[in-house]
Amino acid sequence: MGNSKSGALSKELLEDLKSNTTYTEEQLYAWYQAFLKECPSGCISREQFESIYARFFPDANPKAYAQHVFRSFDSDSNGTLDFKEYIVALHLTSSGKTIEKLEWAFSLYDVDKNGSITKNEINEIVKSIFNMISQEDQKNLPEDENTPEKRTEKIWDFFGKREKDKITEGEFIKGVMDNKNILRLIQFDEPQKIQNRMKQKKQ
Ligand SMILES: [Ca+2]
Ligand SMILES: [Ca+2]
Repeated sequence: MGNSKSGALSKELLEDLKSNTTYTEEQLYAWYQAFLKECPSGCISREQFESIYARFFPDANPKAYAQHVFRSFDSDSNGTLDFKEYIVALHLTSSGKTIEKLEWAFSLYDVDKNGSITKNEINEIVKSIFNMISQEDQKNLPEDENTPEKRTEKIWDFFGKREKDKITEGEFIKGVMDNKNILRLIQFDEPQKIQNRMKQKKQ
């Protein structure tokens, strides 16, 4: 069917992606060529995905975070990212609407994909985020959020949850929209700072 290695992009997929993203046909074709160049097999394996992260964050340990991100993009859970999943991910992280980004953030934190987030799941993602922050940068974090446990505690408190409670998708999105502090705590903006620093060092 359409998705052969010869570089053809099926019409159905093209129409599907055009209606689900803001990309034009030309852009989608260009992305597809770039995608095939990087991944001639037509899909990205978890290992390949991890190695992309490793390339971007040579001084950190991005493996766990990369695995979580991979899971959140692998919508059919088959262990690879096909072109559609790749484009949806790209669109979401670069030009998606806030609400779509928050839906994605929810799926990132919902590790077991059961539709709600436990405190343990928050802790697991926060831990993987901490692995990507250099020791030096961790020293500059505020006292009450400078370990994964403390940060998890703080997020959990912001949501007004007790130990065994769960957060639904609706609560998650509303909480983050209502409270900029939650957004800051669940997000992962530190690598940008690290990258900037590395660039400065090179000069
Ligand atoms: Ca997949
Ligand atoms: Ca869950």
